Amino acid sequence: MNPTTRPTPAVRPSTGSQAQRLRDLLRSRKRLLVMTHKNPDPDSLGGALGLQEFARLAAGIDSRLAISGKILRAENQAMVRELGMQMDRLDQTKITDFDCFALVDTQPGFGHTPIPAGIQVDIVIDHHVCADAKCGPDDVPYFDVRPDIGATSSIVANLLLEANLVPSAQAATALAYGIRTDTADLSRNVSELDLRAFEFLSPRIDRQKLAAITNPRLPVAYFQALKDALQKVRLYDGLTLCSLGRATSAEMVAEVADLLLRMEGVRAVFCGGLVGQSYYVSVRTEIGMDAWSLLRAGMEGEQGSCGGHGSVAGGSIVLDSADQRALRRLERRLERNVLRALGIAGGNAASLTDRDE
Ligand SMILES: [Mn+2]
Repeated sequence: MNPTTRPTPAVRPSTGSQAQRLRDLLRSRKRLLVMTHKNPDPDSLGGALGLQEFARLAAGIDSRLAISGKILRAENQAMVRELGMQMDRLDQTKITDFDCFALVDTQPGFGHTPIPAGIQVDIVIDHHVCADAKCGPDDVPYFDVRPDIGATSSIVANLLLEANLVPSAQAATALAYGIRTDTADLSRNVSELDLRAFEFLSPRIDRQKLAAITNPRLPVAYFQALKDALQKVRLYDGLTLCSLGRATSAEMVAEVADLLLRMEGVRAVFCGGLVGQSYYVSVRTEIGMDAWSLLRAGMEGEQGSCGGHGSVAGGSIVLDSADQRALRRLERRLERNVLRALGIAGGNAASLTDRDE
């Protein structure tokens, strides 16, 4: 970014005062429950661990992390294992044991974030924009949503930095890995705050553990799923579509989308797959294109939820019936919408096998 052409940032309370506000709120409470979206990704896990660290160091309060879904991706499982992250199941958590509730990397009302009844969220730290957002700064005592930042982990790391707190190697490694995954190694959706956060964490990272998290062993099923996915790729001019049909997990859909964006000449990837009754969609675009707009255009007319930031977006659509015909019809509707949004004529997609021949 050229500093001479950068517009003056919008006026907002300084990060220092945000760290102070968060600290004051936490000091008025006894026990914090940190929640993420259903199947947490590294940025939400890193942000959650970082917030627990902030609560411990800034306010001396105890906290737990609870999730409602599963840790799915091999890298994410390695992150939990290597860093010894402790987490509880949200449905087995006794809510009355806590007097403070935080959501990290997501917001109340988002489709992938079920919140148990009776919970009033006190802290929201996130960087997503989403049409489903049901609350704002007036509804939540500490509401810190910054869509211009590449990773929630960066926001949390900066709160530690502004409060002059030194995170443990465990928290620093988790935060740094969260930043790396959401910004594709500081190459996409990256702001100055992300860079500052990474620099702050850098000397405190456990590099051996970070390497073990980044390149874990992958199950054979992963390669089988990848082979199936690649057979379903449809190549248009600058756009790659891939509907996996039934997929092993929402994470697999996202991984395939990430991988396909690396193909030469591809400007946007629209990838989907059915898991249970939910059809998950991941959109990736080259820098400068808005992934969320493309996802919204693709999902137009569908009952679902979606969110995103910069060149990354994701969503899900719940199907009434998950039979093959309903799935095919949905895939065709999505494809038609996406092609229309990008002004691409339909009907002449190539497959990867075509290109081989
Ligand atoms: Mn994130």
